[in-house]
Amino acid sequence: PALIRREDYRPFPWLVPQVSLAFRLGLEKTRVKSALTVNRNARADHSSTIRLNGDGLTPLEVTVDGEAINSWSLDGGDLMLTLAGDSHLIEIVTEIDPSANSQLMGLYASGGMLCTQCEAEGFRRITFFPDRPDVLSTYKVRMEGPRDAFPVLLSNGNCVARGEADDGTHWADWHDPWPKPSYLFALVAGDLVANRDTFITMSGRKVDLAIWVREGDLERTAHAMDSLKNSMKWDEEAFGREYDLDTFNIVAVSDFNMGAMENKGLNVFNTKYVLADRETATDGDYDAIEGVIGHEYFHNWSGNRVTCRDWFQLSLKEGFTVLRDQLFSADMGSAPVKRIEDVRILRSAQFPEDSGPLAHPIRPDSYREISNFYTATVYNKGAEVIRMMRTLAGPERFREGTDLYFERHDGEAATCEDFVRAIEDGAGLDLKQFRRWYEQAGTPKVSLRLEHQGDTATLHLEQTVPPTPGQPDKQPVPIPLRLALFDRKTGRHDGEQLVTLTETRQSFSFSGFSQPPVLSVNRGFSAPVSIERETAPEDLVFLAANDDDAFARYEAMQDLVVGHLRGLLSGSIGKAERGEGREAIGRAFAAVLADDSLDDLMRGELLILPGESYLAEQMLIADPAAIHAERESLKAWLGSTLEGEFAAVHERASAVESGNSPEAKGARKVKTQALVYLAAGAPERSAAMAAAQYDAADNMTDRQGALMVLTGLAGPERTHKLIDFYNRFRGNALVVDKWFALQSSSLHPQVLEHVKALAEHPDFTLKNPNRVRSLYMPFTGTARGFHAESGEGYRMIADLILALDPINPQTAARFVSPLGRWRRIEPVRAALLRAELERIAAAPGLSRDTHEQVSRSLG
Ligand code: DPP
Ligand code: ZN
Repeated sequence: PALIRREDYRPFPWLVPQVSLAFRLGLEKTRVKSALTVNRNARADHSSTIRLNGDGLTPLEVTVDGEAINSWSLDGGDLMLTLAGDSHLIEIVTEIDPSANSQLMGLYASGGMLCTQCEAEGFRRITFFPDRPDVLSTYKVRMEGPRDAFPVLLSNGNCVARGEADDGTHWADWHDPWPKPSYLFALVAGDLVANRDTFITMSGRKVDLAIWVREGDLERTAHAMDSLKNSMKWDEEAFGREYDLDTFNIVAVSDFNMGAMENKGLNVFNTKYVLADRETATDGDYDAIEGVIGHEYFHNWSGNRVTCRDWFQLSLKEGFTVLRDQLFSADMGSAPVKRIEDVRILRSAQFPEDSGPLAHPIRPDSYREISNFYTATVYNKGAEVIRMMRTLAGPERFREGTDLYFERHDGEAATCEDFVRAIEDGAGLDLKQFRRWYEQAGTPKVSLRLEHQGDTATLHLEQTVPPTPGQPDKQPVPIPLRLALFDRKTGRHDGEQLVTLTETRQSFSFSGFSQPPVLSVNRGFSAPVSIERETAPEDLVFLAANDDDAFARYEAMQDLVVGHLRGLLSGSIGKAERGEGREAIGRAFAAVLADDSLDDLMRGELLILPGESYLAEQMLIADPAAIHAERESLKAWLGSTLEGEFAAVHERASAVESGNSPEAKGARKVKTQALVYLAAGAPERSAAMAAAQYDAADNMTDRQGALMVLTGLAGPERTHKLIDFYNRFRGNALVVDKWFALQSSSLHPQVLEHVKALAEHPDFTLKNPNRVRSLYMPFTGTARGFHAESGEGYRMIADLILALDPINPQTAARFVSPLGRWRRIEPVRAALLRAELERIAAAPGLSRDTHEQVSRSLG
């Protein structure tokens, strides 16, 4: 497959101002008639041929200006036509079989309904079209189909007419007045019911809102509707963005490759990010729904009104929209906790990507299959990069920058460069050097040393951006670091400062310190870098207890544990000194457990141990088994040393009345956490506690938490509660997904055998992406399962990729990256991983998606 390069971008030679689509809908046969008005693009090189992308289509009829023509040809899947003049009407008929579309790209059937997914290149599976984001058209859509099978007919924009025919069919006409690229097209036809509401915009316009689901799911849509209304209001207040159509529809679909999709006026969602009630969804699920509803809604401006010129600019809409959804969630709940969660995701998903074979800049330079670039780098690091601009400018001036961006580029397909320039002009910043964040991959490392002399503290900083595939040499980037220097006597500081490291090496001096201060740095995670420093454990204990920046407090706890475990694993701390390190960690934990000034949501964050993948990142060459064993042993030590304290927290939290308040949510969080430590320290006693929590639960958070602990333990409670859980929720796909995921992520020594058995369970299917992900994604994080010394875990994932690739290549390719970590893993496992990658690479007929990821991983 061809390599597509950013520098090869050329505007399309033709404009397509208007598109009419007529669908005759059927699950097995849908007929599509398209009519495209095309005009020569005066701003592009002229070509008398027009290339209309197609994927797996055969043109049944082609006419130009009303005349049938035979002079078309196919190039790959694309339809090539020769056009004599400057302006034409092209009409094409195609026929597709949605029921055979297991890739879930284009028009497909899901549980008796029809729906679409067009981003990035799915529209070409529906009809021939210049399927690229810089071709913007207004769409008129006629949908026609059997009334009983498809009582509800939805597309983008506004419904302008509908009617019935005598033959049991009906039809609807939808017009979307806003020009859009083909990736934002959507239609849905099915037997659905709606939760309806309205929203009055800031200029007083009424918008009809509807969330469409299957009949039995209606009562689980309230939270999604609240989240939608909150999003609409928030975007008006925080970014001055008003909604621009009379209706806004959301449809929940159970077979979906991604989380959700921002199609203009008709968002299509994975059911996972719509449906929730207390009995079936956890607090985490509620937060995720709010975040994703916000994310897709915010795309209406950052993505739809201003779209991307080409797919290399994906972070233009995704990085910015992730930042917007993060700020929204922070305003809706606890801002410090949200920030910590966002950083945890970045570190566990993006840092490994940035240090592995799939590393790429947030604006990639080339790809073979664009679906492979919907990554944590483009999304989450992209958000961090824009967040740094906001930190440098301050929120008010940043807002002036985004206002200018929306004003300048409304109705256009823009680039990341356009965005940076708008922020520069609107916020009054110089971002010349800053652009390197768009160009270079790799997580910058900042080493620092604090020197003290007389009354001056001097901070020596040094940055390196590591080499990544195709980028051996890097330039320094500007790194904004928020910092504070604490007086260790008073426990206070004289105000936070922002310093920006722009050179490879730089020093900053601070006077007025008669003794060495305690440094709190990269507060709020002001830059997406990793900080290397030697800090005395007592300073970390001090910051963990005293820092007034919540993130920095969390960071001090993490550093304390990372330093300890890394020292033990690398041998720089002898086993004899293990006790000393543990004592320091134990003191910090005890202080967190006892600190009355902390709310439980924040306490819960401080009690989370750094994850195994983040720990592996800290090591040049990681031994997953050793990391797991050392981390579990620390957990067990904490559980038994602080048994009384954890038991007291569990008891206190269990007495908090359940409900939706932050207090109740915090109580649920620390309750299960206490259980996790107790289970590590005293497995037998805590199995009974977990079973009791399970039985007493009136909500999914408590129930899932208890079951999570039990799945890691041996004993009869494990079996009993797993059976109970399945019987209680069978038939509810999202909860059955949890049941699979709990077992495949468990600490149980036989996790591998469990996953193997679950793959044979009647509820398991390769056809549903949620189910596939719930069984196999958590498994790739298990030291004893995935990283089993026999190599059986690696083989299992490689077998999955080979079996799934012909069905759903996009989802299959997502499983390659866990295998691609071989260069950073000890030699025995590295060889096993490589062998599996080679086995996949040698398989005939591999999809472009999987082929690209496997060859980059072997690279
Ligand atoms: N554009 C979608 C989203 O991130 C993913 N295809 O919202
Ligand atoms: Zn998005």
